[in-house]
Amino acid sequence: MEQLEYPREQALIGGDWVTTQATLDIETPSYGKVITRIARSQAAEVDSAVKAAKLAFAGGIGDWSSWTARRRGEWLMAFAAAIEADCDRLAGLECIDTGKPMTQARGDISACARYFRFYGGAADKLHGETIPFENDFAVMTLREPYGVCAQIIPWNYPAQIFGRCVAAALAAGNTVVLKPAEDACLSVLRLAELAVTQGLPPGVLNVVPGLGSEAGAALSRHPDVDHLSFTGSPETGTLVTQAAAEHHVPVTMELGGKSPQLVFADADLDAALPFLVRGIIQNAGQTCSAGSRLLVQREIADQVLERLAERFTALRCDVGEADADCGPLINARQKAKLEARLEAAARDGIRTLAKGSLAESELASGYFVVPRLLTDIPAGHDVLQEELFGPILAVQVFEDEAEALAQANATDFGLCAGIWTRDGGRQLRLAKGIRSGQVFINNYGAAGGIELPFGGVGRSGHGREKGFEGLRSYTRIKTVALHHG
Ligand code: TXE
Repeated sequence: MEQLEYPREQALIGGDWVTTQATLDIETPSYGKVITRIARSQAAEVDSAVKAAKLAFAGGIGDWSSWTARRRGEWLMAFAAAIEADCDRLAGLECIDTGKPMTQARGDISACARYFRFYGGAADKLHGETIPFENDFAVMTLREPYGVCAQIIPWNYPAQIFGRCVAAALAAGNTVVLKPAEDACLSVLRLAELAVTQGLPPGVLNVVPGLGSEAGAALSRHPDVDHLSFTGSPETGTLVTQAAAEHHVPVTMELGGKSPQLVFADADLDAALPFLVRGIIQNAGQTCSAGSRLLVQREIADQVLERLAERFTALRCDVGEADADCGPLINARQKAKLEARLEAAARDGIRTLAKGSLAESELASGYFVVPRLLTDIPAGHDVLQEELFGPILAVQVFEDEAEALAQANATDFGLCAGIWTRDGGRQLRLAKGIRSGQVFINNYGAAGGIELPFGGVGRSGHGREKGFEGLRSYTRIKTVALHHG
């Protein structure tokens, strides 16, 4: 890791690497130490980036508008291969920047490459329709790119979310201005370097690193943005939506969750248990789709809790490169916020049934919070309502299917849900009844499934990314009605 070469401390605007007046320090959360710096883009840089993207879309620089869908697809697939070839360096950057275990970082880079391959293959398969109308008409719909897509992404999965948003937007023929998170964006900057090397025309992809309140705010209120996708907190999502509404810019909002896993007495527990643990400790619980609530049927509650407690006690936290079960949280602020919530929960009588451990005492400078299993939680308590964004599993017990459904739907969020039961009728009843964007039956997360549409309801946001649906969401329909007499 000490040999790691960091990407440029600059913004990518119109194919040029631009030095900003100020920079921001980047820390590694595993040790709480500054490791490098990134550009601190301001409204002026954001404006130049949007102008460059607009010009590139209109064919003014580079020749993006003349690229056929097939050529775009071929570029995306070649880029996927370039990402895979650079996997060691990209995964090293992701690991040191976010603190996530090395195996997870490698998995994230491979998912990023898969997005480019998937959307590369899909680029020339995006069709409009013909519509039966009056006999003297021929009516068709054209699926057109929006133009300049603004993308504001978070720090928890920088490379994966880059893949998800950028690959889909480019495949559909848009140009992009991306604002990565100030807390972790080194893999994104390296991916941008690779895109330039791979011959992406200037201005097609622009990256403006910086603070949310500066670069992010400037991007979300820019009048020349044609579409905006945001992944982050509901509170910031509201600000971004309000800013985009000033110019009637359509938005996709991916805002996190409080997703339940429901375990019934007839479930295959050997199959379920690893998913119950992994669903909450992956990325130290800093995953929008984390299975952060466990709802378990009364008959098997003692048995499940005993077996889960054993597993939680065995979990170890360590620095990213040690590749343990869990890495640190992203920064001191997130750690302090989570610890305050845990202290409040303890004051309210909530019990920590089991917790993991920290590998070595000298890790005190990293932002670690060990995984915890919480029980005896009063209905409606904060830990059942708010996204804690840490490796904390909150347990509730239910009597029957009706109560399980009521508990599952008792939050404002609605991103994912897991259902563990062998009863086919119950599987479908719950899949229909649960208010969420994704439901997993006898699995959780479908191994990341980049092909599966993803997005929320309620406070989890709206719009869909991933899969073919994600590609469509970067296009808009134009209706052409030809009167041929
Ligand atoms: O998020 P923010 P934060 C949730 C999670 C976490 C909480 C806070 O619960 O504990 O959010 O994290 C940019 N205008 N998620 O503070 O602020 C910012 O620079 C425009 C869930 O990091 O939403 C970053 O690029 N942009 C989640 C992005 O928004 C602004 C992932 C996300 O930051 C801005 C991350 C502004 N005014 C956190 N202010 C998920 N859905 O996976 C900030 N940003």
